[in-house]
Amino acid sequence: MVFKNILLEQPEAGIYLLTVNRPTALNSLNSATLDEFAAALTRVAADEAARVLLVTGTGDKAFVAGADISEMRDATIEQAREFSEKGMRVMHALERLPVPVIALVNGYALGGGCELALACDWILAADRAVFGQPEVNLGIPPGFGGTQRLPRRIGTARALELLTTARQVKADEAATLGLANHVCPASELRSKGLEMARVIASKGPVAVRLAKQAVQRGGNLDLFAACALETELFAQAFTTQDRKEGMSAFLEKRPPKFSGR
Ligand code: CO8
Repeated sequence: MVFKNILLEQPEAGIYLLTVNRPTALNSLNSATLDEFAAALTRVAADEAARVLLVTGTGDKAFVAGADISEMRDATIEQAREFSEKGMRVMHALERLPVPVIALVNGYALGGGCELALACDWILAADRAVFGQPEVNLGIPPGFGGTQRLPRRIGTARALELLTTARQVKADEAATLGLANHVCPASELRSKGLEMARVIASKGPVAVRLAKQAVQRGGNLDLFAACALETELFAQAFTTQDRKEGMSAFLEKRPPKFSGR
């Protein structure tokens, strides 16, 4: 598939950068963009050498200003359901991507844009970032997972306040709420994202994937079942060359050389 609404680059070995690229519509997500997004995720998931995915938006104003309102205006109930399901598939695919996904939120992350950021594993926000779920202003509730992922990230009461008032929060408040992990000057967002990605890429790749899997899958289980899952994934790591290399390197007082196997 040739991408028109997104850019998929590999700025460094193992590090992918996916940029939503519809600057004239503040990077809002229409159906075509979601299709491209899904195809890009399939590509990253299939690359054994992939270590991290960074997700951002083009320009200095918006990460993603939501789902494309002009495309939704005349939608029927069936089309609305189909569009929501398509968005949900993308958000689930992001969450289930084997490697960590970091949202670099460079500006407005509203509605579907906030939901996109929430489907990433964590958020690095530029100081000018603005988050919000303004759907109730349009007469709709969120439809790309915001009513589920926002309360899981910041707690039910705080999420309900934002979901029902449409109040927008700036980067610092987003960090206080636990929505964003870190805030940095906008001019440093890309370099900070790459720095973080490099750290992850230097670790044992299978261990990183297993840790993500344990957190993502375990979050939907009760504690007992989740800990049993952790045991299983922990044990699996003992079939890898990397865990032998990691432990040997520690004992031999040298840096490890991980192969991803
Ligand atoms: N959809 C389509 N076009 C958009 C969107 C959007 N979400 N956001 C901005 N644009 C367009 C504007 O229409 C404008 O286009 P044009 O230049 O042709 O007039 C251009 O982008 C620039 O926008 P503004 O002139 O409005 O820029 P401002 O700096 O004045 O304002 C804002 C920036 C505050 C971000 C403002 O654009 C805004 O409020 N945008 C809408 C935000 C919003 O309501 N997002 C939620 C959308 S609904 C949603 O995401 C639901 C997700 C689940 C859907 C499930 C489907 C069933």
